[in-house]
Amino acid sequence: MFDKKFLEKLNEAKKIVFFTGAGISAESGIPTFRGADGIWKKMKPEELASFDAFMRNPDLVWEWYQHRRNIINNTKPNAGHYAIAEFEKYYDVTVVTQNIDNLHRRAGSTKIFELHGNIERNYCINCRTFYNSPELEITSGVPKCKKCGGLIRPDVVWFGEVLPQDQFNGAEAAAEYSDICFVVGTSAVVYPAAYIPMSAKQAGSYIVEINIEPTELTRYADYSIFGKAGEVLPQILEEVKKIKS
Ligand code: BJW
Ligand code: ZN
Repeated sequence: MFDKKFLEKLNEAKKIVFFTGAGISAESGIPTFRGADGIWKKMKPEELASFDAFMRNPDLVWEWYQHRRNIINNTKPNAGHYAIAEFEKYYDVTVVTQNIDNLHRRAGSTKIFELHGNIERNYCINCRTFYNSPELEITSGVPKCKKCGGLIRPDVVWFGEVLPQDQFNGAEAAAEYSDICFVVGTSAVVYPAAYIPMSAKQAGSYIVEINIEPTELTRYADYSIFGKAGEVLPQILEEVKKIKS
């Protein structure tokens, strides 16, 4: 069912990177950003996912993140997340995710770089005191810092903001040392995150894309598998089990 060259690569590989985007969590019921069912069909990203948007209307932006926290808290990792976690039995695995939803960690993956932050964490825009989401009192609008009264924002990366340097550097190093880089459920249009699979490719890694449709990355991929991540990843894991038995 899978390409012979790909199966050979799975046999030889030691280090594997999974570079993931919103599509891997779609089967858990978390909407993606772009595409037919994407949340940005209804709302413009610059109206919600930027610091300017937050300062213009902090309550609106906070409510939007509260809404997404509720979805995330009421969902579970899916077969795709669990398959990636199980790859650790067979390879040195690094997960590089653009997602803020914590589902890789909840599925059991241990080495994770989060390029766009994590919705569980929040911080005061004045004094940078950190708050975990459950610690915050439920307020109707944006909560205020207990120390200085400043506005509290989610610890996520908005447009025009710099990515956490340690996470990006760790991700880039893992990509460059990888034997296979799986690119799963991302449109690969948001930079600098989308440089990660390109760095892997330039360093000689074998790029395998898993997506329900072609993307910006398809022409650079060594192998593209079109299908749902929650179905394709467990099938690949089954091949790995055969190879390693
Ligand atoms: C399935 C599936 C299933 C569905 N199975 N697949 C050129 C070069 C460099 C930068 C830029 C540039 N042009 C513009 C920029 C700036 C900008 C950018 O990249 N813009 C582009 C959109 C044009 N980048 C930035 O602003 C970044 N910062 C920056 O550049 O700083 C520089 C700087 C320098 C000096 C001073 C200051 C700054 C920051 C980007 C931050 C992005 N943040 C967001 C929001 C995070 C918080 C939140 O979640 O609310 O991150 S935007 C949003 O997009 C989110 C995602 O992580 C990110 C990527 O989206 P993703 O994951 O790819 O999702 P989708 O929806 O696009 O795709 C889903 C895919 O899944 C689809 O392909 C489906 O087909 C597929 N799928 N179901 C498998 N079951
Ligand atoms: Zn403060």
